[in-house]
Amino acid sequence: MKEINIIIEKSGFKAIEINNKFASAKIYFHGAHITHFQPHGEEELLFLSKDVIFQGTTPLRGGIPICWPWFGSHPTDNTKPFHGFARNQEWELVNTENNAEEETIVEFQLTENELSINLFPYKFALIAKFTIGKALTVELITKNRDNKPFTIGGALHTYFQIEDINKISIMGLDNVKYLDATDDWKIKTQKGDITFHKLVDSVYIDTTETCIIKDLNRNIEVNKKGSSSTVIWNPWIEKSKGMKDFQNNEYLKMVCVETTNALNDIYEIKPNKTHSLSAKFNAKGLL
Ligand code: TA6
Repeated sequence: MKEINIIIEKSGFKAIEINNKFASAKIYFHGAHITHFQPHGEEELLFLSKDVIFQGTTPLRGGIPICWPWFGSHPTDNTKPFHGFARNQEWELVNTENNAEEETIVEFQLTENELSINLFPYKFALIAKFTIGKALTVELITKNRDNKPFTIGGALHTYFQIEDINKISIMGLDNVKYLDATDDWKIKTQKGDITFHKLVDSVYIDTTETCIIKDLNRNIEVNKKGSSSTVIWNPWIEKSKGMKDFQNNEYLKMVCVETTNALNDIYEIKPNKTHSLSAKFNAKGLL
């Protein structure tokens, strides 16, 4: 059985499907956007909305959107695309291989183009490297190919599939300061595990901690490098109603634990230098 297949769906979107000894996965060329990762014999790791829109420059609602070269609104010009432009562009598949552990490596690349140059006037190479094994590792490598420095932010904006938002908790951010986007960006301190009873949109700062999502039948570990901020988001009831690519009750079945370079956690990259942002996702059944 071929481990790797390139498919073109009726929407016209192109994707690479991987099915190796460990897991199956699917990554769209649009945004180098992974939407599925499922270790054999286990639950799907990633949430994807049933109303996801496969069209033009609309980012896919779910999986792991790649937010780059900024997270959230552009720092000085909010007419620029929210969460940057990388997730709305077609990437190039540049490598597929197996490593010594027989994990499948898939690499996509995005470089400057006529659209990006108006939004981010620099030459760059952005590599999204996926390692498909028992765990999923995603690495976003930014290389400055220009002759002047530039500053970037970004995120692996991961949507996790869960059983019930009312019954999960997230460990790892106890006593960490966060800015609460639902309360005028007030600075607060996390007390204990995070639980969900309303809209949550929190940017945790100065933290390199591993987070653990305690779902009903499994723990999902989010281990990160190159990031000292973590965003936790659930749109809850009202925001869910306002999203055309998201069903009203889907907030119950997802939570975002985002590996970010957000707010002041940004990087100045000098010519020919790189920055790597990465996360490793491990789901451990409790049964
Ligand atoms: O996850 C943090 C956040 O910035 C939220 O405020 C919400 O806007 C979310 O990202 C989704 O953004 P999107 O542009 O993908 O709809």
